[in-house]
Amino acid sequence: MLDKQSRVPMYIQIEDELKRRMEKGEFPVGAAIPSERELTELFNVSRMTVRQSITNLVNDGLLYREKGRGTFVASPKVEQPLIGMTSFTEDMQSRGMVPGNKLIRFETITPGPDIAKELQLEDGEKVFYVERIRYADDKPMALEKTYLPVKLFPQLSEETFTGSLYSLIEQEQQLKISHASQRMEAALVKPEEAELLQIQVPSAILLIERASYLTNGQPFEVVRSIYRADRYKFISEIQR
Ligand code: 16G
Repeated sequence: MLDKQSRVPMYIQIEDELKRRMEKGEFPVGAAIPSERELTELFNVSRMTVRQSITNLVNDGLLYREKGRGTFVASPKVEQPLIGMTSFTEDMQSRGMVPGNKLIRFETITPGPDIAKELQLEDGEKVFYVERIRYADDKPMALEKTYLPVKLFPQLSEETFTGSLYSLIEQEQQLKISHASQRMEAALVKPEEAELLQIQVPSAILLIERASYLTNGQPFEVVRSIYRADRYKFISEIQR
């Protein structure tokens, strides 16, 4: 099964073999993979080598460990194209997943200078500050911190903000969403966010900041989205 003469290191060969078995369905999503001891015997390598392969697959998001229970096959990451200005609800529905929302905070605040500038607010103008956990099939995917100018959404309240923000804007308020500018960077999750996203500290996250505009050029939201790096992969087609 493994080629000991090969220049490809053993731990990589083991990773490849485990990936092949996952692809073939021998280790389906959610199933436990054999223990370190069993894999050591199966591949006839040291425990260190097996551990290195597993750690790499865990870091790549293909496997996950549960303390005291074992190591399991993870669901494939959501592949999110970086084109088109879609909403979280649309993104999950287009994949046949059920989107969910949990409102953590809903407050009226005077924003800091950065947010005020991005939203082109006058001095002292207020925004709604909303924190939501976004779910797909009941699994936490992202944490979203959204700033919305109060003057644009005077009727918005904790009670009315239950589903999709974009459908509320487009269907209920009949406003036309046009475009957004986005920045993405890698970061480490903060402890309070880790708890909401049900991940451990430290864990990698993908941080996306979006400023979005209506067709008349008016900015209507600034959003900081914290995506679980083990659940998300952003993809784009590029041309030369
Ligand atoms: C996405 C957007 C966010 C928007 C939200 C609306 C990114 C990085 N962010 O999460 O800016 O507010 O969708 O979703 O894609 P909703 O209509 O489901 O509330």
